[in-house]
Amino acid sequence: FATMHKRLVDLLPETRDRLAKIRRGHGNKVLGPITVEQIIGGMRGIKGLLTQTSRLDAFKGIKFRGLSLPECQIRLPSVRREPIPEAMFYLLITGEVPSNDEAEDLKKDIAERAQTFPNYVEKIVNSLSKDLHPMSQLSIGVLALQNESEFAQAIRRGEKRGNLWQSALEDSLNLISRIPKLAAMIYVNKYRDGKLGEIRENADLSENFCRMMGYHDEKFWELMRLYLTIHCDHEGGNVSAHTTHLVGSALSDPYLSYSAGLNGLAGPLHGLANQECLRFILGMKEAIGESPSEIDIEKYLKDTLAKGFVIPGYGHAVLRVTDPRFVCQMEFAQRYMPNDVLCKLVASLYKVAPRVLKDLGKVSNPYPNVDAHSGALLTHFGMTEYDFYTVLFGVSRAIGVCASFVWSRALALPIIRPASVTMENLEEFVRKT
Ligand code: NMX
Ligand code: MLT
Repeated sequence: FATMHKRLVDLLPETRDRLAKIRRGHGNKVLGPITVEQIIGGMRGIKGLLTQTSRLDAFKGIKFRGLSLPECQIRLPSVRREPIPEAMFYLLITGEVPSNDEAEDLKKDIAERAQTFPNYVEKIVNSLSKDLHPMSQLSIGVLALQNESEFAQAIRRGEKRGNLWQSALEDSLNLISRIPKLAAMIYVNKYRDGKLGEIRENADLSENFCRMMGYHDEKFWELMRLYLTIHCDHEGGNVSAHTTHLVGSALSDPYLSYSAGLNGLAGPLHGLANQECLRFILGMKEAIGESPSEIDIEKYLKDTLAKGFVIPGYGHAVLRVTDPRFVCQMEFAQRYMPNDVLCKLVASLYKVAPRVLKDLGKVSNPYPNVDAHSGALLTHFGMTEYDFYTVLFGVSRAIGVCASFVWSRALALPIIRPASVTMENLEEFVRKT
């Protein structure tokens, strides 16, 4: 990782200077009002976080350091068609597209670090009940790895705040390298014979992750590459990134912070929606068959809504169009598995669900999000264990939140402590206005 580290060292003074200038010259400028609705309604639209790695546009979707998903697919070093996760981390950290050599350097470093997995963490993970949800196992595993934190040691020895990004980067690289093995251990323990596949020194993170879980089809590695790229970052306000950033602002190390982020990712309105989505598609197939009519689908959706359930994989707090991450997955399905039954059901649902959700009159975004497609693709390659799916999301999201963590420490951002109001405060405000 020497080249990425050097680039970061070069970028630091100028980036710190840019922020200092904004703060000094414009610190008291007003960016926007805050409405009472925003306070009650989950702070939608309030710009209150500084996140360098990516930015979400309601109509265009995510841009990673200014690059859209299709641009990342074209420009980042890749194997077959999809970018390698290491190249994405390089981009998020430096803001620059790595050369093949730079990506290769990072890939080797990550593969090497993956070989050194602490024994005591293996024992802890192996001792967990198979009934425990894979996301709880993942969060416990990341917490157990915290014993390795160089960041925590740097804090203990009183390292200057401005230097903490160095140990944050070390921890981040270790976390990103080891989280696939942790996830694979959870997978083989819960669903297979407990034996991990071997990893290769010259393989990328995606291939090694799949090998450890026992998947040897190159197309599955490619799907995993796509998966790890599209889920890695979604600006700063989503629950997992926001939580990691919040906990990190207390100078908790990357392991403590990301374990907390994972607990948010495990919620059904956030990352768990991917498992719920496949469960929903399978339920629909069971109830109305493999190739239902649009009328059948509409009725099934309306019945689901009438029972008080949401349609998983649809809607978004920020996006107001079909998620480009859904589109990438649909293209993958059309390219490699045009006749897959579940992928066809996902496509049929896409024709009907937006109309049904629009008719409810209250849904801000009736279009599919990232979670609406992933389960059908994974199932095609034999990964049918849907309660594991959010773990894959977690492996990917580590890439984005760790890159942000490094920058938050590099820019010495302070502890996050917004103010809250009581209902009495709001009533008083309302009376006066
Ligand atoms: N199915 C049914 N109702 C919905 C849906 C949906 N897919 N999406 C929104 N609504 C409802 C929502 O429950 C709320 O109802 P009420 O006022 O009765 O509480 C109303 O529409 C307004 O909510 P929105 O402003 O549209 O959505 P919000 O920004 O609050 O929440 C989500 C965004 C993503 C939480 C919401 O759309 C949802 O619950 N979707 C289904 C779960 C899902 O797919 N989550 C994954 C998000 C992506 N990720 O990976 O994290
Ligand atoms: C994400 O990827 O984090 C989800 O789309 C949720 C969000 O952005 O709020």
